[in-house]
Amino acid sequence: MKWHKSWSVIVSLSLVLSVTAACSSKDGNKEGASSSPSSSASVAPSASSESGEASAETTKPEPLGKYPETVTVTEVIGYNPPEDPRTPSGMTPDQNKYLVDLKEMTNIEVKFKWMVPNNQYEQKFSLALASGDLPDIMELDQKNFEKLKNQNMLGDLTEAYEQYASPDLRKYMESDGGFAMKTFSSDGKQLAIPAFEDPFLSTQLLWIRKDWLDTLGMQPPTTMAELDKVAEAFVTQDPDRNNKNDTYGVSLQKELFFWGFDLRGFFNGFGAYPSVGDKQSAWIKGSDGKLAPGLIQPEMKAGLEMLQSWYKRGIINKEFALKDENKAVEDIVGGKVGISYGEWWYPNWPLNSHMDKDPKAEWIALQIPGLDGPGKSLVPKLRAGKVFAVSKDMKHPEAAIKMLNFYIEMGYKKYKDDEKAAKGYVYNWFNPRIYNPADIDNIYTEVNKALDAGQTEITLEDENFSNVDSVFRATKEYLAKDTSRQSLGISWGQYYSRAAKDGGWGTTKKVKESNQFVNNEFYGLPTETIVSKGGQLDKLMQESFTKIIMGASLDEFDKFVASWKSLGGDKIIEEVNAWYDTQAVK
Ligand SMILES: [Ca+2]
Repeated sequence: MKWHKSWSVIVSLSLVLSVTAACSSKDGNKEGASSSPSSSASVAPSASSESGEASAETTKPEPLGKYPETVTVTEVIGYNPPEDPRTPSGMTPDQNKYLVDLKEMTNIEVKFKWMVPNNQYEQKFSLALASGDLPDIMELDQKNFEKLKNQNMLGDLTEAYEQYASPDLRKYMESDGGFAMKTFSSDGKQLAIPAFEDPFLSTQLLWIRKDWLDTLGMQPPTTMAELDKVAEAFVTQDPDRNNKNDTYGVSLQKELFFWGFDLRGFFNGFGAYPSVGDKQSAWIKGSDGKLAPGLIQPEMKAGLEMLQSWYKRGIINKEFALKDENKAVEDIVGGKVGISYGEWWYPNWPLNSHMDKDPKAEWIALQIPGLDGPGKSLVPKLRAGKVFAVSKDMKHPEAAIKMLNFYIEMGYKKYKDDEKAAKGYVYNWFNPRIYNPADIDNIYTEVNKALDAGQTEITLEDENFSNVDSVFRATKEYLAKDTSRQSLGISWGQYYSRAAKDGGWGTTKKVKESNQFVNNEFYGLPTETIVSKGGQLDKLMQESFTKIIMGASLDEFDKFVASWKSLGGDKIIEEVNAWYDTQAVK
């Protein structure tokens, strides 16, 4: 599920001063590659200009200009089935209707070198990387970006961006002052276009079955002790009233720190901040003013102790170490589990599927429980899930920019089409894809504004129309119990994730506005030792923690800390603090 991943791959970035400093020291006073010549801003982004280009050399670059001859670009993809059940069954990413429109509009044809289920992507991409068999356009995380950059495998996008980026794409890239773009440039070359997002998208929430709480006469938990009681009742008191001992408390799959159904929020409740997800450690400021990895702090031990007890009492599933995310989702949708830690988007998937399967199932969002009341979630200082880069061998790097323009363009009102899913448009199979960095807050604000004003439709005239309109309509339909266009679960999912005041983003906003969060203080690119040893250290953590949860002595934690430090952790601590001393904004 690449889309979910993109929201959740929380790679914190050194977008701010570290980069500025790096750029200015290397390039003197020269502006970064992201500074855009104003001339191109006047070029119409609209695809409706049908003039085309006689040849790339002789005509003015247009953000969506049609190539006179088909330009074929290659990509690879890890994908999950489409989220929208109206999508024609059996479709594969190469049949995505977005690609048909892209071809029609720009004469760019996408060929997939390979397509694999999402859970095989990482391995497959590593192999491709090792063999040098890269596609033209790549979605990269920071580590792979660093690797390919160091191997000089990436193409320079500077000119392509300067000439072809649409005004909307520029607006997004300039929304943070151009820092993200500068981060991914090197020696004046723009080596990737970053998809960066509101860091509060990473806020951990507690998703819980309100209908089960009601059945058992219990209140939403605000402390870990209350959560422990509720979770136990979900195991022992037959919350689904089927007279079978067939439910459990808290969802978990084998990757303890991941992009969903994982333990980030759980540990945050103990004041422990081990991870930003997806195998990235979190760094918190110690009392000595230095950055320390949350993963090895003593607060972790209390959390592990509770997990051990939860495992023993069946509050977490005995099979968790064998479950991947799909199995965890099966349990949620199957009504087997009543609590899951995760981000704002859960209603959009998979909770919506559960509602459609069992209309009585009512999931609500809560601020995570803590030790003495609601706890503080970890939030990165800056967040970019991925970047888009091109191979240095790509003949038409500007095609990648045109594709970014294309996807943003699809947000305008003129492309509105109620039947998109049924017609085979699968948005998260389309790459490269970049969103308005303030997308979700904009949706929340605009939809609530329209609701409060009693509007019957959204009147927005910019590229955000489609996203705002989609949530507004779903909200109206959910509130009216209207299922003529889409299932109630789908409508609820869009509404409760993005617009409801007590929903995913609504609760996240409250966490943000009441300062109930702790920042991950490291937002630099992965250090040398993180790149070389990070995988091994993560594996060590996974194995040690899993063992402890399943009953090994808590002393294993101290052994883990010692091993983690000696196997590269100490070196990483040095590197991260060197970054912090010289480059972080304080
Ligand atoms: Ca039962």
